[in-house]
Parts: sequence; C-alpha cells; structure tokens
Amino acid sequence: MASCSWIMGVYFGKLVLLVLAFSEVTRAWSVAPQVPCFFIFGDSLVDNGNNNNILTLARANYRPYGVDFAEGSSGRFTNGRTMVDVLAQLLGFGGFIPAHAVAERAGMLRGLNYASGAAGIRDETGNNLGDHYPLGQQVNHFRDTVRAMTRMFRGNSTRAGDYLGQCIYYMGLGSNDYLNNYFMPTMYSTSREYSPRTYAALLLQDYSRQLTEVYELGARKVAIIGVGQIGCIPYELARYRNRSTGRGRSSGCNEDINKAISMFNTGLVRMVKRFNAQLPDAKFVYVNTFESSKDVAANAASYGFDVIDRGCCGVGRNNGQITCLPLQTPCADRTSYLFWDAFHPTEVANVIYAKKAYNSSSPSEVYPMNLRQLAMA
Ligand SMILES: *[C@@H]1O[C@H](CO)[C@@H](O)[C@H](O)[C@H]1NC(C)=O
Ligand SMILES: *[C@@H]1O[C@H](CO)[C@@H](O)[C@H](O)[C@H]1NC(C)=O
Ligand SMILES: CC(=O)N[C@H]1CO[C@H](CO)[C@@H](O)[C@@H]1O
Repeated sequence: MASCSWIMGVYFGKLVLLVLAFSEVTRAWSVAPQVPCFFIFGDSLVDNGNNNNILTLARANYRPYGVDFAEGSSGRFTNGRTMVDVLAQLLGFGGFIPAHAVAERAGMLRGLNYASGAAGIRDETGNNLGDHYPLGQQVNHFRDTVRAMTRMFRGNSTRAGDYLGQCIYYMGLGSNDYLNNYFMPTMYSTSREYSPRTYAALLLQDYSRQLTEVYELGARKVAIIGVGQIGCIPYELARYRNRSTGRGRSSGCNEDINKAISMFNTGLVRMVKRFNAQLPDAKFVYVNTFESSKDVAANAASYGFDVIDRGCCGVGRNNGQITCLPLQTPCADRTSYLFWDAFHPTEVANVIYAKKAYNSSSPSEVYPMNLRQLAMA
C-alpha cells in the first residue's frame, strides 16, 4: 500500500497528496456516497450496538447473533447486516454508519446510528426489557451531534444546516409501541385506556412532534419506515398458539394486531403528505415495509424462502417464544428463513427490504419516491 502510493506520488505528485489528505479526513471511505451523511433513529431492527453497555434484555452482542457478519456479534439483532447497513451500502457509503454509543467525533460527519433495541415513540415502551434509548433520547443525542457538528463548521450554523439538509434520515419507530406496550396487557395499561384507533392517533401526535424537532435541527430528507406485519412474526404466532406448519403461513397471522398497525401506518402516510405540504424544503418519504413484507410472504418461494413462520434461532413453539440464546446453534440454511429469531428478519430479508426502499418504483412500497430518488432530490 505504502510503496504503491509512493510510486503513484512520483507520477501524480500533488494530486495524490490531495487524495491522500482527503482520504485521511474521511477515514478512508473510498467512494463518494450519494448524500454526505445518513442518520438513523429506530429500534432493534436497526440497532447496531447502542444497547451493548446498558442494563437490558434487549441486547444482541453475543453469539450466534452476527454469525454471518464480518465484525461478529456487534449488537445487531440478526445474523448479518441490518436494513440500514444495506441502505448505507446502496447509498454508496464505503462502510456502515457507526453506533452513537461508540462513535468518535470524527466519525459523525458521515452520520450516526442512534437506534436502540426496545425503543418506541412513547417513553415507557420497552421498559419491560430494561434500559434503552426511547425516541426522545435519540433526538436529544442528535441535538448534541448537531451542536458538535456546528463547532466543526467553525460555529457557522448556516453551513452546518446546509450540510445536514442534504443528508438522509431514517426513522424506524413504532413496532415496540405495539409489541412491548399495547399488545402486552400484563405490563401496560394502554390497551385498557385506548382503542386501537385512539392509540394510533396518540402515537402519531407524539411522533409528529418529535419529527418536527428533527426537522428543526436540520433534517430535510426523511424516510419514515412503516411498522411491519407484527401479527405475523414468530413471537405472535407462538403466543397465539398458531403452530408452525413448516411451509408457508397457513397457520394464519394475528389480524387484530395487523389491523391496529394498519391504522398507525395509514396515519404515517397522511403525516408525510402534511409535512411535505407545510414544512419548507421538507422531503419526507414513506417506506411501506408492511406492504413489502406482505409481498415477501405471499411470494416467499420466488424470494428464495422456505420457512416464513418460525425463527432460524430461538426457543419454544416456532422458535418464537424466547429470542436466540447465547451460544445456541442456529439453523444451517439461514438464507431460506425469513426470520432470524422470534422478532427479527434474517440478513437476506433485510437485503430485500432495503432494496425495495432504495429502488422500488411502486408507490405502494415507497411514497412519493424511493431513497435513490430522495438522495438526488
Ligand atoms: C457562514 O457560511 C455561509 C455559507 O458558506 C457564509 O455565506 C457566511 O458568511 C458564513 N457566516 C459567518 C458568520 O461566517
Ligand atoms: C434499480 O432499478 C433499476 C431499474 O428499475 C435497475 O436497473 C437497477 O439495477 C436497480 N438498482 C439496484 C441497486 O437494485
Ligand atoms: C390469533 C389468531 O389469529 N389465531 C389464528 C390461528 O389460526 C387459525 C386457523 O388455523 C385462525 O382461525 C386463528 O384466527
């Protein structure tokens, strides 16, 4: 490497010095990404290690999590890459976006990942699993980042704002407000206090306020990820005693849960339209993972999946009652499973969802545009 750049230096002189200086600054990211930075807010679907050093059951920094990941058990709740890892690659980032909890200041210019397993829109969501960073705290972390970044732009907030406005923001919250709140009546009272419709409205009101804060801090290109079909995940199938039949999803999903989530998702689309109409320069996009996961389940075989109703790793009915335990042996054919554990998709499923978000031309999957177009917008 060193002698190579020395030889090139002889030939290209200043140009190479410039390139070397640039790669020093950008920490050797090799290709220019389509947007200068990528910030991630979310839950365990996209957490990449923020929960590793806190007291919580929502943690995945042990084997076999990460069994197919070059960096090993990083804290990602799957066997390999998450959806945002793949999106970072599709957006042309030469590497993954670092976890806020471990990132050094120099790393923040390319974006940070604030996602935390068990997190929801509501503060109390996920408390049954222990400590975590709810959306409110993730937004606080982002506020700190914006302050530090403004200092890096010599205190010029106009320049910092211009920079932040070109970046993409991934917002993936809401699943736990159903899983680890509304549909967990033994721990939470929300289902006794609110109808599914009122609860969805309440979540949307909270979410809208927090998204407006992220906008005010400088975000303009925001991808809002809908909640998936939680009524069909192995955990819910197991809870409602719908046993795996091996192939297909003939045992049926829990449609009560799916209906409640559809109300929330419908509200997200309205919110995206409202933001785009009302907030100057706002480019909000709705990524319909509910629709995408329906498509994947309905056409499982053509996507290469043999098993879509049980986890590749886990305990109990459908491998869906407890998540994958330390040192447990996962299934061998991980590319033929839709779910890695009771809650989380496998890497191959994450790749499908990321590609749809980035490149789908169907408005039922990405509205009003996909992330490739959002990057250019
Ligand atoms: C901040 O940056 C903008 C754009 O580069 C520039 O026009 C402006 O003069 C700067 N403001 C200060 C106070 O330096
Ligand atoms: C995106 O879609 C276009 C055509 O629809 C295709 O040519 C291209 O390869 C796709 N890109 C990715 C990264 O999937
Ligand atoms: C809760 C739930 O959705 N249970 C379903 C389990 O599967 C049967 C059919 O086998 C459905 O009738 C139930 O609705």
